[in-house]
Amino acid sequence: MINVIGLGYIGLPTALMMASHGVEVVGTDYNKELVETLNAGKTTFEEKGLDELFQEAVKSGIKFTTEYQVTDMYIVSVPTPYDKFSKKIDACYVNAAVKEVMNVCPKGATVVIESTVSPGTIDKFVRPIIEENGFKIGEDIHLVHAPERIIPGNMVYELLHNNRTIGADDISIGEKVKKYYASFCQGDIVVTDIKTAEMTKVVENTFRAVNIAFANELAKICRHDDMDVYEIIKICNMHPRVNILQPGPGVGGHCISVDPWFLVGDYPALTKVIWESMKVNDSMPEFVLERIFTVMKENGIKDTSKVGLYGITYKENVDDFRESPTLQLLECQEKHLSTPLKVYDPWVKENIVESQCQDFDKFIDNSDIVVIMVKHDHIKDNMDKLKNKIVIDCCNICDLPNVYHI
Ligand code: SAJ
Repeated sequence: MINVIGLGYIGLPTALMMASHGVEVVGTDYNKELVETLNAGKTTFEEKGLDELFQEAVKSGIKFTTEYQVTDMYIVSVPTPYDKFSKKIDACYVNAAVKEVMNVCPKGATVVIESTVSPGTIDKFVRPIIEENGFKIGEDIHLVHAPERIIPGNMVYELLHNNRTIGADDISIGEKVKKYYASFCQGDIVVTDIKTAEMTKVVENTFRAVNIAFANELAKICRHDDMDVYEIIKICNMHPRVNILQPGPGVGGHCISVDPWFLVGDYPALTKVIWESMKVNDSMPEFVLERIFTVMKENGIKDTSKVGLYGITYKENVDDFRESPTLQLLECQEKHLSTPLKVYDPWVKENIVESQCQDFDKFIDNSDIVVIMVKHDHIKDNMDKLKNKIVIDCCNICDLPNVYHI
């Protein structure tokens, strides 16, 4: 039996996937409300295919509880934020989860850390906790790192199809854990050592952050000198060895806007490119705000209550708004303006900011300027409603005449 610890964006789909592929799974989370919701037969976030997977897993006997289980394999999938001051990883949730596991696990158990961690985190924090509990690593407890790679919005597909990495001290233990993941994963699964696995995961997200920053920097250059960044990227990408990503209003989520900071925190003297890239991405919401002011001025609009931000989530077609560019923009706007900009998001049903509208038509009616912050399918299907509006399109999805870009 596998005890999956942490039933959030990664732990839940992983637990469901294993359960629906014949593995006996118990999911544990310290959040009582979340466990009650799952036990009432409901999922806790929206994701394509998740509800169906949930039903299959329930049929296969998955259980949810707040209790840690006595078993021979644990998968720890809890958040790993960073310390905003030092930029280093804050491993408090991983540490707490491993301590709880140590209270119940028998000798011979395997502890798999799935949470994203910076290279050396397992050596620095996890190993001492295991040893303090009187276990000998490699004999009494086996340690593995199996970082995930799934993208919100396409998690179920990617869980099935992506290649994976497993890091272990002992290759035979890595191979044993690989079998569990291979129960559902159709991709290649590479077995390596723990520190390499830790580093690969952080490097993958850093690669994307740096490349997004490059696109964002191009957007700034092009805005400064009145060039069309999208046309330029489109043409450059016709070169066989060039593949530039898309500029946007900023970078959100709990991965790409966080993980690269781990490297900056641990290797400040060696991470100039990464550091500057993170700063460029972080500067984008304010860049959009400045753009809004310019467009207001050009169109003689003085009243900020006539500006509406479309989209609160960190990207399209998900309900996750952690670190979202819109929230970053609102925070930055508070410093400049007293009247908050109106916001609307079809995916965010509860009001998370004061100026949030829940009615799309009212939001549109009350906005002279609509700023597209997120390219949800919903706005693509409602382009006709923007016909008589001034649109600031941060996502390059709108081809109406009255459109400004970032
Ligand atoms: N973004 C841009 N321009 C682009 C692409 C993305 O501005 O061209 C923005 C998005 O709008 C969003 C942010 O970047 O705000 C991040 O979105 P994303 O779709 O690039 O990635 P995440 O954070 O949802 O998921 C990433 C993925 N990592 C990589 O692609 C290397 C995913 O595979 C990881 O599993 C996930 O992080 C994670 O959990 O670490």
